[in-house]
Amino acid sequence: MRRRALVTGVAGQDGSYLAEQLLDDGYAVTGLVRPTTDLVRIAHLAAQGLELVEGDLTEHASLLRAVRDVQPHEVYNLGAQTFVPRSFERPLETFATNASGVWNLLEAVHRLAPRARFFQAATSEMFGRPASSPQDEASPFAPRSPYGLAKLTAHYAVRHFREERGLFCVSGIHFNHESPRRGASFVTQKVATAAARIALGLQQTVALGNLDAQRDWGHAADHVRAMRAMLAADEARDYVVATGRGSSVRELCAAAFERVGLDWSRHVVVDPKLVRPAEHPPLVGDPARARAELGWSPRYDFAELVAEMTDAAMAREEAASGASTRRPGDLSD
Ligand code: G4F
Repeated sequence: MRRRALVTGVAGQDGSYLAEQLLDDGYAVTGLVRPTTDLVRIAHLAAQGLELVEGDLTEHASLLRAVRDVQPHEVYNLGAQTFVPRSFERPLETFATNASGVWNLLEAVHRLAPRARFFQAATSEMFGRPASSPQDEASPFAPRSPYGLAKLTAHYAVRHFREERGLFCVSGIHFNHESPRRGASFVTQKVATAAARIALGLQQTVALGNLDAQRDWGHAADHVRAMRAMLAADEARDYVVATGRGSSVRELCAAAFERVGLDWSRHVVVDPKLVRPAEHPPLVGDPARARAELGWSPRYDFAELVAEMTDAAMAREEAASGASTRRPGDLSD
């Protein structure tokens, strides 16, 4: 029988990679979208049979309807307010989607598809300012943003449904994961796009925050494979998903600007308004459990990720500007 998956956040970066992988493997995939959702990342999947239903994590009735109609074998909850600074501006909105919304969906699945397997996208932001690095599944949680707090609430909700209600549900504790489909506000996309635009003569500088901040940047396609492995496992367990390697924003700038033949230090300026509180030690994950128990490991390294994002930004910006300029180093050949 054809397996059915229900995916919230299907139009986001991770949702689009996940839907692609599931469709390639023969799943019937239904994505939950809001009327205002931008479908650009999944437009190419309509031809492959991606179905969409309207719904919202904050509207319980819409989730009950979707779960009842789809009768999924697997549910992936990727829908969320994902930008950390926005969670300070809109904490209650962030809680409504990232905490209550997860409870709403767990309830709906537990009631109407209790044999389904449920994946929740949790995050390294739950570690907040960690006491040591790298972090693994046993590291203490100490969230420092409304975003991290809401995600931690959801993480415990998943644990509750697993331990008290018998649902097969897991949290993937994902460290940063990026791709050419990453939203423009996140630092990797901001830097890749700026490098491309500066190389094309479309702007001169880019303003960033803390250049010493370190993150464990993986590729979204790798992270999505880990999500699927968690639902295919014999036992429902939570896993850290990370590369195990930290890089600084400074290193990110150096790699992206070098890709287009420029010296980053001549174009990057620090805007104190963008600087977040210092993070010591850095957020870097230890994926040993995922490696040992799921057989998962990342296929992309940091350099490949930045190169792919910068090349994609260059192609996009070139097309948008109608520029015929070749980038220094003629990288597109
Ligand atoms: O790209 P970021 O905004 O990602 P952040 O805050 O780490 O969150 C992302 O990853 C989390 C872990 O998976 C997710 F839970 C979350 O939903 C999201 O996907 O910032 C990364 C780092 C930060 O340390 C920030 O201070 O980059 C630093 N940074 C320096 N200058 C900047 C900038 N971040 C942004 N967005 N913009 C800057 O100009």
